[in-house]
Amino acid sequence: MQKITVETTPIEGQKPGTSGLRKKTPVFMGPHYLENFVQSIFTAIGGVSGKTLVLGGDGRYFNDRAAQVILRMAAAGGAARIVVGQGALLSTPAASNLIRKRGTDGGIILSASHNPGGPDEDFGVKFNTPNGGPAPEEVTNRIFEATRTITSYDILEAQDLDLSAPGEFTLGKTVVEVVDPVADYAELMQSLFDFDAIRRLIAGGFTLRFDAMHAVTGPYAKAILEGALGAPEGSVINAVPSPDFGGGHPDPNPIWAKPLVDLVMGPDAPDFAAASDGDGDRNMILGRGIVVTPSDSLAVLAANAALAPGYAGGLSGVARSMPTSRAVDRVAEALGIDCYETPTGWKFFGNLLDDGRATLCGEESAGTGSDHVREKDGLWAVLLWLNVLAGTGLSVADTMRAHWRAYGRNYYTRHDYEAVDQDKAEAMLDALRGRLATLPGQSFSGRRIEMADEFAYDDPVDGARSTGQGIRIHFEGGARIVYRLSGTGTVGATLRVYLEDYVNDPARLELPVEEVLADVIAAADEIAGIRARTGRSAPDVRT
Ligand code: VG1
Ligand code: CO
Repeated sequence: MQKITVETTPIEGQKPGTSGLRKKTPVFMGPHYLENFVQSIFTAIGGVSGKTLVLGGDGRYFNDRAAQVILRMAAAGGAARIVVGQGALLSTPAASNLIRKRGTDGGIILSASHNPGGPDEDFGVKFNTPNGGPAPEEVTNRIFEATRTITSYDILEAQDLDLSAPGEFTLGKTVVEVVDPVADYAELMQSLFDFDAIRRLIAGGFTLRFDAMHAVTGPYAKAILEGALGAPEGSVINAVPSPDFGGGHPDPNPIWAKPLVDLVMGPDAPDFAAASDGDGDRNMILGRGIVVTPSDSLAVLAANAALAPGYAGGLSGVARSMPTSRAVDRVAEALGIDCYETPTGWKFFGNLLDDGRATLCGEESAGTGSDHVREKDGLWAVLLWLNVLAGTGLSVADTMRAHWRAYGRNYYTRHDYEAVDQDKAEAMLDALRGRLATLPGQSFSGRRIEMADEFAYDDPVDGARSTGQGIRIHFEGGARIVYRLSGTGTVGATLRVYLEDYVNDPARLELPVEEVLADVIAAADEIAGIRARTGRSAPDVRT
């Protein structure tokens, strides 16, 4: 086998976003595109010679071929060992777990997460550091710098490896170890949760439905929910990962997982339902007659985590991304623990988890997780919910009612305007930024602004500062609007508007969300001029 050095030139736009580099699949399949980026990852970490890496992805179109290219490049770079999931599959949390468990030098995850997959859809590559978490900005900046100066990459000339069964191969001097993608992860889950209690709950007639959305969690959910926990066959649906996710968006929200919403609202509703996304790090929680808002889910899990053996000792602290509702803040206050507010993206939780400052973390975008790995973890959240329900004996709806009675309710919704013209979106935020100082004291739709700023974060562990992380408007009485642009899209700009209001009047805890938030929603348009400046009359997605 021969190592060849291929001359190349920098390719524009290889800047990792909120979670790795995401582009249209044909872009990634273009000449040198994948190779340039992978070589730049290697450069940014000081080369791969003698190192061990984990490799796997969510099974989307091009996953298999990209994995073969990366194996040949790692071998050309002199890597000692690559631990790769069977079929080149690994969910994001399972990859994080393997990186940690094996003490590797990091890993490469092939995924565009909740974005659709296929020849004309999206692909992505992300590097995770030895703590198992997404590379922090300091590392992604180095990767980006390397993409701007690259002149060549190394690759081995070799046949594809057969990754279809566990085993070991050598590629040049590199050992390629193909592992069962589920086994280590399932073992970790068993160590955190009371599987006996959940098994008893299910054996007692508690019904559940898990929708893997044709994405990577299928094999994990089958093994754990149906295998280890005894849920009847068929409880896990859409369980076979497909390269185009059955033609849908593997995005667990009321839009893309509508069949699940219809199910829990209908006559055949199970006691519990859930879904995960393309790469298995997001979760959606539903119960008979109810869809749980992700921000509320984080708060409920924080309040009840001690029911699970893995968290019986209590939580050291909690963390949420800035746009996530402040429901969990109230739980932290009641528990007497710290609550951290970070920018959007899981990479910002890494230091807090490593430093033991936070045990549980979450984002409004259906991401919840803990210090068991360094990624958000969809099935973990499902299992913690099941453990909590097994412990309390309550239904999902009654759990929420009890929570709101105890803490009040943070009514919450997010409006997304997709594929907006980039310049128009930026001009809108620029204009708003320019007016921030003048806003306090002004009223919009009957709501008076108390504070307006642009969020910046100073990491309390390493002191790193991240600026420009979203514009926030706080109103008197506890309502809030946040505006920011997505860092995971592949077409134009996606404007996200996060809307929240706090209610603790016992008579107003179960109202329709859009009704309670109607004037906050109106104020959001008045303040930023969304319609006028983007030409959009309504959001594309409401979650
Ligand atoms: C979105 C979410 C963010 C999440 C990120 C990655 O980012 O808002 O909370 O961490 O996706 O999730 P953005 O920049 O588009 O708002 V995943 O499951 O797509 O890796
Ligand atoms: Co994801």
